[in-house]
Amino acid sequence: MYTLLYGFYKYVVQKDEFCVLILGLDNAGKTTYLEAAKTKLTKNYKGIHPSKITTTVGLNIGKIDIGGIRLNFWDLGGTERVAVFYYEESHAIIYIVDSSDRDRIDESKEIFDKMIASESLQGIPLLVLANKQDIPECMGVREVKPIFNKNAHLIGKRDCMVMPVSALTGEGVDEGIRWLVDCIKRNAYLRPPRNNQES
Ligand SMILES: Nc1nc2c(ncn2[C@@H]2O[C@H](COP(=O)(O)OP(=O)(O)OP(=O)(O)O)[C@@H](O)[C@H]2O)c(=O)[nH]1
Ligand SMILES: [Mg+2]
Repeated sequence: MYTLLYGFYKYVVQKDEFCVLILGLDNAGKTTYLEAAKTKLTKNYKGIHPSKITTTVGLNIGKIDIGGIRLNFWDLGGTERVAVFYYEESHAIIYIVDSSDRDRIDESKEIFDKMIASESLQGIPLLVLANKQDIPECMGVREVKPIFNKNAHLIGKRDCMVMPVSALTGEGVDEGIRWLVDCIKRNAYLRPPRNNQES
């Protein structure tokens, strides 16, 4: 009886959990973006002021409950070389580009290409964010998109979207997460939620 009730309780209360890996060069705005997403999508969460965010050493984690599921975010410091160890466990990737930094766009694209070529990320939804759209001289999404779509054969058969965003003002932040939630749910047959994997 206890098992039955516990099973029912778990069925009602427990949310399917998915992991989203946030990648991009150092200074791209990954941590600022995660804070903006948590602030926009979590009731009563005030968030850390952007000016208080410092460069990430190691891993910063965050969670958002949305659309009946739980998203666990892994925000790695841009210089961390350990990202590959998270690939197998990730259900989606958010790749953040600093649209105001033309000098480092090629470097960012190189890292991106290496990442999407990885076998363990095949078929995983990919959201590319052209961040810092609030900066007047930045590259717009029309400029960033063709750069990151160049190697379409590597992107392969997966949901992929390039969106403009400003992590600082919050503009476009929730639209991206909502798009990703739909993709993750659709893709769950290929990469099931964490808590359901053993069954
Ligand atoms: N103007 C503007 N600045 C931004 C935006 N997003 C982030 N920044 C700034 O960019 C700098 C780096 O932001 P972080 O969020 O620390 O970047 P990160 O990618 O987490 O960097 P690492 O942790 O070093 O990998 C900070 O000064 C932020 O305030 C944005 O949308 N617009
Ligand atoms: Mg950071």
